[in-house]
Amino acid sequence: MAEQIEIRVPDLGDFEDVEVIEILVTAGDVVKPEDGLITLETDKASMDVPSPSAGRIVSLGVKVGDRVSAGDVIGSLEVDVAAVAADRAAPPVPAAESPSGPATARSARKTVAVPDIGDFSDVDVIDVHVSAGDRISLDDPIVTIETDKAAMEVPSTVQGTVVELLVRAGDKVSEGSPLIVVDAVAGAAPAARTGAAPPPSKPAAAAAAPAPAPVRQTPPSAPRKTAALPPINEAGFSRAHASPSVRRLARELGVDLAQVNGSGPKNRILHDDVKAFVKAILSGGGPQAAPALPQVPAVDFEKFGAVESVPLTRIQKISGPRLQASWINLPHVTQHDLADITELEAERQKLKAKSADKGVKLTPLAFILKACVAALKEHPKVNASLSNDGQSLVYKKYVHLGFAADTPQGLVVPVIRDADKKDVFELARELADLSSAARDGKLKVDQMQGASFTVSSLGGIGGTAFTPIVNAPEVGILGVSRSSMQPVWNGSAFEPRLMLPLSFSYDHRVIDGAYAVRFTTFLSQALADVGALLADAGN
Ligand code: CAO
Repeated sequence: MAEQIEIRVPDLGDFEDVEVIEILVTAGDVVKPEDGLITLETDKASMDVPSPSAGRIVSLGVKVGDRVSAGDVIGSLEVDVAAVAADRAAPPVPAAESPSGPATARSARKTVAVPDIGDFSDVDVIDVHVSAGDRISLDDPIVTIETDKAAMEVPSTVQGTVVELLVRAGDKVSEGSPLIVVDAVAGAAPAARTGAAPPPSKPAAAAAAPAPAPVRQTPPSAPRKTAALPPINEAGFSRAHASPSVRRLARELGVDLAQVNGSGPKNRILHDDVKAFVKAILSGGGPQAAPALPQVPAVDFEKFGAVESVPLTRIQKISGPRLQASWINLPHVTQHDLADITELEAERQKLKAKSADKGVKLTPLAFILKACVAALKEHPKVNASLSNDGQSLVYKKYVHLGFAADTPQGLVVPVIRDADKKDVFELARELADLSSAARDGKLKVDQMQGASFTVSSLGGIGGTAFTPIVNAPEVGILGVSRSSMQPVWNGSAFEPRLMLPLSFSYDHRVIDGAYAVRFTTFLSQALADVGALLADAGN
């Protein structure tokens, strides 16, 4: 028997009188529970109002531009009474196991929660890959979460049928936050492991909370429909101005929202924009169509000899895609130069003992950072970033310097905040403190955020030059190699001078060659003038 129920706006937190910016359904549409019906937008976020139940839309009493608050009736839905009654009669979902179901494959309600995600908390859920009623297997992706460092898929730790979704795109979660309730099937072989026995004696904690896997370019639930679709740039995708349902549609179609022009208010991307993007590409191109990247061939190395496979560390899994994204998206150029640091090194040797007494190791890098501050002040473009839409340059009034640190777990980039307000000794102390925290794996998230420029020094190890990859969205990075004594012509004779190789890589969309060489020339001159570098030092 069918019955009509009212569709009301759910609790909107602190918001009221929120604008309706998109209508996602029309009268007569058949909807599932949680399907988006309309999209609302505050000045902070956009959100979909979900269908309270499965059924058919009878009427919708709002239009784009209307304003609504929690509890407002926005339409009516024709539902199957028996189904709703059955839903309501279902026992509340317990967090722990509650056996039920057939004897052959026992089922139990289980909650899948966010596993250990390292030092991160309150991270954004940017995508939900399952819906109530979906059958899922072990390791199927449930949600994608995103920190400022990486996007990760959280895989399911059980197989069965999704009973309830406990999060939505836009929510914030931490380790242990419940994500979904699953009518889990026990006693049946995991569907995804075709015939293979489960891994032997997997530690219980690891089985219950596997580490999230870095997000795949192509989600398994949404195989790329056509090779002509450009790959998804996850950072750009997450920044795109679009509602959760538009994001879901884009994921389903494999569309990179970062490349879609929004035709809605404030350039918001609408469903029709995503569809038009796909149509343009399928019909032979459109301005944004780009060929998919050619793949590196897969090789079975065992055919050629014995091998051992070692999983990448968590840091490597996070930094790898970021480096690749920068390499692919930024037109890199590297400008090389040599700085005369003969006087600097003489002065450093004089100050080293005194500084060590105060517990500070005075390495050349502290002076290099100080010189970078001066060069960045004089060349503010190098301390800037492109805006998200690529249409303007964002000049930063602060100088936060990142420096690459080599740790047993991989490369990390701690950040010295307000480097422009610190003297050489303060920079040296922070360098040492942050490097040691990095090596001990104790850096906090905010100690790795907000850099406006990065220095990568390999000088303690060796080398004569290299081409560092820009830590995007920064636009420049300074590579430093090992200094060496070289004969330099002084106009009448060769003189032995200590020369420091500098390799400045930059984003050529922002910085042109002349600006870059002026930057490195200034930097070299700043390094040659140790008096100026120490001018503000409170010995
Ligand atoms: N030329 C010659 N000697 C140098 C030098 C240079 N450019 N830079 C450092 N040194 C010397 C130091 O003076 C020190 O010697 P003393 O003890 O005799 O003074 C020695 O090398 C070791 O220095 P350090 O490495 O302890 O200190 P640092 O401040 O130079 O560097 C840190 C700190 C964290 C940057 C460094 O330890 C590190 O991890 N470097 C690797 C960074 C990296 O991997 N970059 C590549 C990233 S991929 O782009």
